[in-house]
Amino acid sequence: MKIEKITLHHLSMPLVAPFETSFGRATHRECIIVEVQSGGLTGWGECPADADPGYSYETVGTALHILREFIQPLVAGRELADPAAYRDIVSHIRGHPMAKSGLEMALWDLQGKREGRSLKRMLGGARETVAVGVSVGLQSDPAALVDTVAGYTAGGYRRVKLKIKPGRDVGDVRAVRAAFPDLKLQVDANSAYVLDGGADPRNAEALMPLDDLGLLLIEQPLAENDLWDHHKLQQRFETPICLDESIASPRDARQALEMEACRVINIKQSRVGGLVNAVEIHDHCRDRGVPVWCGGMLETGIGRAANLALACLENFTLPGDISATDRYYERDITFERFSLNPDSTIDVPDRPGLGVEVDREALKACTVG
Ligand code: OSB
Ligand code: MG
Repeated sequence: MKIEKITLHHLSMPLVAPFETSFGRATHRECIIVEVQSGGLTGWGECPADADPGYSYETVGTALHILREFIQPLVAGRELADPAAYRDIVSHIRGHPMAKSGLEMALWDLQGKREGRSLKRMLGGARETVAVGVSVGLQSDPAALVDTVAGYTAGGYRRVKLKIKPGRDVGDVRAVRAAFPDLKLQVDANSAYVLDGGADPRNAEALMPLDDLGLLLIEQPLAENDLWDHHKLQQRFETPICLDESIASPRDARQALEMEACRVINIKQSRVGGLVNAVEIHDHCRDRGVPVWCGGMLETGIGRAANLALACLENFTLPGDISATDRYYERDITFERFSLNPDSTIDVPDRPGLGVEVDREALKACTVG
């Protein structure tokens, strides 16, 4: 496909409710939507880098810089065989996986539209629906958290992830566990703890009681660049440790497993530089018998469609952080809105490419640059 034109849309979208994690509180979600024209077709991609470098060093600012100054000149006007060829062309750009993934997604959408194949089929997925859960942000106190979780379980979510941070961990999780003894429950610390921290309030020792609360997994307790301490922490826990931020490439995934730094991997196609890498990580984990699940970055309908297609692959055996549109946005930028089925699944688009149509008016309404 010949890449004729690339347009970058910088969006800021109001969330239906503030989302608080160990790294901050957000009322809006910023991202970059990538639009690519080729042969009379339009492909769409999403780079979910946020406004601040709280989750990752990438921000909308860095991603715009990398896309405009380095990626765009490499691919504009160029003939590209497929998304794998694109990955090779941008591989010499160090880091910046989210910036790279935004354009890659648009190429998958284009290729699917050209070939009349859905992303799900291009990736080799067979499912029609995907099991999902909901990621619940920090609330004002444990009682408010129990109320919020009750709202989601009443709405049909059968797996809940709780965000934790130092001082707001075991107490919060105990309260939810007491109220929902059988709920599939997991936690995510977003790197807020340290190993063997002595009197440091971030000492991961405080998390030990979580091991008795029947959690599916404990996500990213320690720093992103710290596989070794995750290995040491995993040895103390029966509950599987799952890595999110630490896995930025297929090599990171291989090394984390060889090192026994985790027993589960959260795959986010954006964090690992795109779907080509995401599938490689999936295949490697499958071959080693390590379960994976699809993480989320509060994506719009564009990124959500890609996440659903990816989560159709066979080794995505744990519910994903892919919730219904109404958990995130009142007005999304796709005409399609994703809804939760009574069995806590979401239907996977099966039309060509991502299988969603962009609502240009909605896109314009939240464009800030
Ligand atoms: O750590 O998984 C995370 C959202 C933004 C950045 C990082 C994370 C998250 C979530 C929400 O947990 C996942 C979602 O519902 O999209
Ligand atoms: Mg996470």
